Amino acid sequence: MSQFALTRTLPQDATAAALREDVTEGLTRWPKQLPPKWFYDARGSELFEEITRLPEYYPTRAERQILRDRAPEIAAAVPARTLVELGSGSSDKTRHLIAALPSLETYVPVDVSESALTGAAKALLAEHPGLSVHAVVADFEHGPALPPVPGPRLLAFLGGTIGNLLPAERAAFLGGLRAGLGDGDALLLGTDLVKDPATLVAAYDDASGVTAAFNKNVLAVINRELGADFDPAGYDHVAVWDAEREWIEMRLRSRGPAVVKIPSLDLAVHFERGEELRTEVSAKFRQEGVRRELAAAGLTLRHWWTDDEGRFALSLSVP
Ligand code: AVJ
Repeated sequence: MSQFALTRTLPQDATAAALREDVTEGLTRWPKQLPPKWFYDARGSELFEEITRLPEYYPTRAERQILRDRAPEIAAAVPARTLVELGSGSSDKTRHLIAALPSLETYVPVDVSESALTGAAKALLAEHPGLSVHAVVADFEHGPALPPVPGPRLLAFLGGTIGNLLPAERAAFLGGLRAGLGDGDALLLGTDLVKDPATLVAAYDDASGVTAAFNKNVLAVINRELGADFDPAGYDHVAVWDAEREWIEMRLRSRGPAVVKIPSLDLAVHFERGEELRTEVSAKFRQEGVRRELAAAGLTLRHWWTDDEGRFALSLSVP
């Protein structure tokens, strides 16, 4: 029979402490920066779901197409009893995978957003009455304490979210994933691919302004959680392609000089007119780079699948 369990690995006060530290550190350095994980409160998760439906934002559709077309091949390569998904969000695309894995017993979605996890679990359990869902509220980056799960295990990290990590962070992260995998297990990794800059920039600067609202939502999170007085209207959404490092940067550009007070941190943050705060890096990949980074972590690339237009890739690698 279907069942649902939820584990919070992060005590509420640990999350609060991490936000305080990231904001203190990120807003007192130059250039200013914040980690992208703070976008995703309930509102931010909603806005991201809206982004995935935008005409300009191709990665979700491209990855869904690959999952739909290749799920049988993935299932044949890894007859998984357990599917662990890091940064699972709404688990929407994962449906295709779950439906294709006949030996699957347990799905372990891991996400920072508890609201996204409970919503996703509800929908999945309705569709798969025999499935156990053990949701874990955790920050995927910091080696979430996963429940002990039977192998073979398929570890999925989809959406291209690995691109939110800087190269050194990616190396540490992949090494940590590798350490948790044994014989018969596999990693299914989604990576957005390098393509023409106009397509990339449009995906992060859509005409209807949803991505701008998503970007500014981090200011609302800091206002609410830390009592700051950011005026979101005082910032412009900026998306730039860094051709050298092959990543998109999202930034918030202060329209005028500003002083933001964050009383709970005893901080006053000064912005010059035009000063930019980096809120996200979203790296884009090539097959050789993915292969190299996986190999450096002790993983061997076994399959590489792209959508029809070659915009996005799913790779399957093994220890
Ligand atoms: C959820 C991290 C894959 O980097 O494309 C979407 C987040 N940021 N639009 C991405 C995002 C701006 C997204 N990931």
